[in-house]
Amino acid sequence: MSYELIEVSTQEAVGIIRLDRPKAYNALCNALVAELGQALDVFEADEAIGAIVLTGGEKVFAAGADIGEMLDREHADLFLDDFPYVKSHGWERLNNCRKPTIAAVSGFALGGGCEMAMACDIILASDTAKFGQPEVKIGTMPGAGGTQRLVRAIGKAKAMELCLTGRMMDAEEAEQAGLVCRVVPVDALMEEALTMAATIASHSRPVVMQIREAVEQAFETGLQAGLLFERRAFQATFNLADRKEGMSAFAEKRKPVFRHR
Ligand code: CO8
Repeated sequence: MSYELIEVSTQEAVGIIRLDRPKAYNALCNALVAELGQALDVFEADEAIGAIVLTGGEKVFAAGADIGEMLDREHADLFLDDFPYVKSHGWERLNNCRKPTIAAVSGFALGGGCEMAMACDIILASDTAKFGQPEVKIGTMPGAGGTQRLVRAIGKAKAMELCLTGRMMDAEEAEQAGLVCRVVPVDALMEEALTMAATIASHSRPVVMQIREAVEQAFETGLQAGLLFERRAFQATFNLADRKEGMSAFAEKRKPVFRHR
């Protein structure tokens, strides 16, 4: 598979996707998002891949949807395409990715760029990262999760302020608010993201996938239904040879060897 607007690589069990359209600040044109969808298809189908890192450049993760591409479009165009979903496929692919995704964010993550980071399971930020939903400043609004995921991540007051003013928040504020799991020096961002992804990928794949689905349930359902989902998923891990191996290895004081079954 060849890509023009993203760079795709692997490091052992980790799939790496780098948004690579630097002249346009990684603006998320349809072609780029389509390539993202293709790369995710490949990694999802590859049994050897256990986690995915999505990153951009040092100065910019992504500055949002491509404003030039949207400039002359009418409501009917977007409605018929169900933009930004159906035609570009990549957004749905990212939203529905079953393998854990880590957004490693350096520099600007704005508009659709912030939404893309939030569509990942974990955001790891460099100390230069800046997050915001500045759509209001160009006469539109977030359209790929900004008014929904940001509220769930940082609460109504701050999300409302960011969406209504278009103000950016820096990495430190984003960590305090709960949007990012950790802030690391910019030079260490990829190393930290890859270490985190490799750690996740070293665990039993079906267990990891069940954990992320259970955590996702916390956003989708009430507490009692969520606790039931979790309990049933926990019980289901006892069907796995990996569960037996993990507990046996602990008891025998050795490292487990997971076979992802
Ligand atoms: N779209 C297209 N081109 C862009 C974008 C963008 N979103 N952002 C930056 N660029 C381009 C600029 O046009 C410029 O190109 P050129 O050199 O050819 O003139 C180049 O990138 C560098 O930009 P600046 O000169 O402006 O660089 P600065 O360092 O001065 O500023 C900023 C950097 C602050 C990031 C600034 O570029 C900016 O404010 N960009 C726009 C941010 C924005 O408004 N984003 C929201 C877009 S709307 C959106 O995301 C809707 C989401 C809903 C659906 C998601 C679908 C994908």
